[in-house]
Amino acid sequence: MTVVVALGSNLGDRLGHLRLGVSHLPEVVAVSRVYETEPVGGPEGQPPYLNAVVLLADGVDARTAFTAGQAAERAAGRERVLRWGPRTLDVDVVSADGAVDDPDLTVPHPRAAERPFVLLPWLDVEPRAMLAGRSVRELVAALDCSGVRPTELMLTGAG
Ligand code: A4P
Ligand code: MG
Repeated sequence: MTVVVALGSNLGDRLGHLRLGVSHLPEVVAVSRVYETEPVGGPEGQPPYLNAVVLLADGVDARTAFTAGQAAERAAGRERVLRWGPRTLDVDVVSADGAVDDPDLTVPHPRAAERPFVLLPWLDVEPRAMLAGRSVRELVAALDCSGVRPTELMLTGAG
């Protein structure tokens, strides 16, 4: 089963928080570029996000990825104050091959198809990605992606 995980941060050391997220996830096989993105929803005036997407190896299940993501959010000191409000780290399971039957987890993520800050980084790591039977490339073509810009920041390796 291939699991796709999206990470986002718009508080504090944003890049450090994304790296913390990647370091908690099991068997990461591909990491997207880091994008700087305008906030969608939530309170007026919240700071811009950094967003990225990673792919996990075949055989990792969605529940395992979710649990690891929640641990990473706690390690980043995530506080839940406002819906869609600013956060140190958000880790969402975007998609997984096969059925996911879990009360805490809706997969595919219900809002992924309308979110260029998820879909564009996903295409970096999986150019032929499909989401609920639709091509991610085609979904992206129908969206306004002007608020989502790739950066030179690196999630893995030196620096
Ligand atoms: N949950 C259910 N399904 C999933 C899933 N597939 N992955 C449950 C992860 N969690 C899932 O999430 C609330 C509950 O959703 C979890 O306890 C889990 O059991 P949360 O992390 O507490 O809250 P949230 O992330 O604010 O909620 P939600 O609805 O996932 O938020 P969204 O829709 O992801 O929006 N703008 C930019 N530019 N970049 C962003 O990253 N993120 C959001 C969050 C809004 N605007 C943004 C960004
Ligand atoms: Mg979340």
